[in-house]
Amino acid sequence: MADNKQQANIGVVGLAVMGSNLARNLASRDGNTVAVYNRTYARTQELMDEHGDMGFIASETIDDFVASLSKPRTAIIMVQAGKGTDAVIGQLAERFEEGDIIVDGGNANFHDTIRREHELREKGLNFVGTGISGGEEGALKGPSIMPGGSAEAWETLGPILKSIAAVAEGEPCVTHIGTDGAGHFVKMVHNGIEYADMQLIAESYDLLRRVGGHSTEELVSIFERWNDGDLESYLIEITAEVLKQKDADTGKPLVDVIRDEAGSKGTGVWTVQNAVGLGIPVSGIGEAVFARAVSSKPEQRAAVQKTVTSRPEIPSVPDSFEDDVRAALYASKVVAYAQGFDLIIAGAKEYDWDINLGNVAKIWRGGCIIRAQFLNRIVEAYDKNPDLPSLLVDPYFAKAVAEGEAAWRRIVGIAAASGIPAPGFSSALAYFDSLASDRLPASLIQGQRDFFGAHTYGRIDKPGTFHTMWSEDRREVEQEPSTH
Ligand code: NBP
Repeated sequence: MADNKQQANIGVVGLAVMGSNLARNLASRDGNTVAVYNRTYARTQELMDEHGDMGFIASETIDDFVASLSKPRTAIIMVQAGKGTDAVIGQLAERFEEGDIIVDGGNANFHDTIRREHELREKGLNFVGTGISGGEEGALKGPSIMPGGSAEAWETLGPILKSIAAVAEGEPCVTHIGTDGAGHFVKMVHNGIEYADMQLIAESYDLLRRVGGHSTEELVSIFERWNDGDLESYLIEITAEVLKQKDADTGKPLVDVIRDEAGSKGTGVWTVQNAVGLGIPVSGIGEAVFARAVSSKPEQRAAVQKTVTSRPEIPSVPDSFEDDVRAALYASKVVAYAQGFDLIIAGAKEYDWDINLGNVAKIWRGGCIIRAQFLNRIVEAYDKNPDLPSLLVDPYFAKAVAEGEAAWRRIVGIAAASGIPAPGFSSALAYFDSLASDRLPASLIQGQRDFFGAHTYGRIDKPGTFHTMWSEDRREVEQEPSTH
């Protein structure tokens, strides 16, 4: 039962692993008193039994929880995304008053967040869809936080979120991303980039192992070395940790006994679906999502393996192989981030968000899964030119890609010759080459489209829209400009 005399400045609803860790993080910061509530009271009881000394105000009912919050009431929901979130929003919205703030810290689809924000705004309530990255450890010790919602809500919420966020280069990893669904959109892109980054690291591992002939022990050293340079990142660091792990039963490296079927929870798919809708090529993320899908079809893989009886010989590789793989990884990673930021730009335009790209890169430097040294370079790139047409145009990245280009091409060639799938590396290179080519075969595609569907085309030598009378005398006619 809540003690109504004591009031909390912030509440958490949903005390499974993420919510209870976030509540503990909040309670550990000066000035916060944290109200907690969970549908099933046993979870609340568990938190109180283990961490009751942190000054939580625990409630058994939603009414008591709401009564325990000072105004403007501010509650962070950390429940299962989808129906669970809608149920809790409904309960809070019935009880909250004008100016109060409901924060959804779950992994919501940003379209849901836009809908919820609009519905709650009509009731005078603030709704803040907030991306939170960093897993359970991040929630406890300091995540990267990506809030959307109104500027008014940010005024109250900002200081609280700054108090619990990770800190990178002396700055808290949280910024007001933009209105309504902007925070969850940027969190979605973050997860998409995470997919791409993990795929590229996995391809590096596979090439070093199968073509380079490195043992798992040697691979640990390679990834540890890489983590000392410009690839320094959480994902490279944990790659070395995973490779180090021995299986207790067999004594083999754990990675060799884990089934090679990658799972996913759906944010990668959302990223690709939305990118396709917005016309933004996020091939690095797409290939990563598809690679997981291919891996998870054991029966199909087995059927093809039975049919394909001979595999290419592994060619001998240059002494520079390890460095070449590192360069290919770096260049492909630049492409993945360039594509991810392109998607944020397109989303901001489509949904009318004012998103500062440099600030997004800044808050990804700590707390989140894609945290990396590399993000400092992206911050600098957008500081220098907020209107960069692509990250690939920034002088630092352009030089880095140019320096690694020959190695990148060697690695894609070696992968193809060896029969080792490297969809991330090769699609990144194809994307780079597409942008770098002065002429693309899209002209032929336009000709084909005009041939079968009279879809028209533009000419390189004069303005206007043209159609060739393919089934008649093949005269070219200029189309009247459309009136609508
Ligand atoms: P889960 O996603 O496993 O959800 C469990 C929580 O949801 C419990 O508190 C449960 O209450 C509550 N809940 C459900 Br299920 N349906 C409910 C309903 N209809 N009404 C009220 N409460 C309901 O918890 P989690 O793993 O801690 O994740 C919480 C959120 O954070 C999710 O959106 C998840 O996607 C996100 N997440 C983020 C990260 C990250 O790195 N950012 C990692 C993991 C999760 P009960 O105890 O009564 O069943």
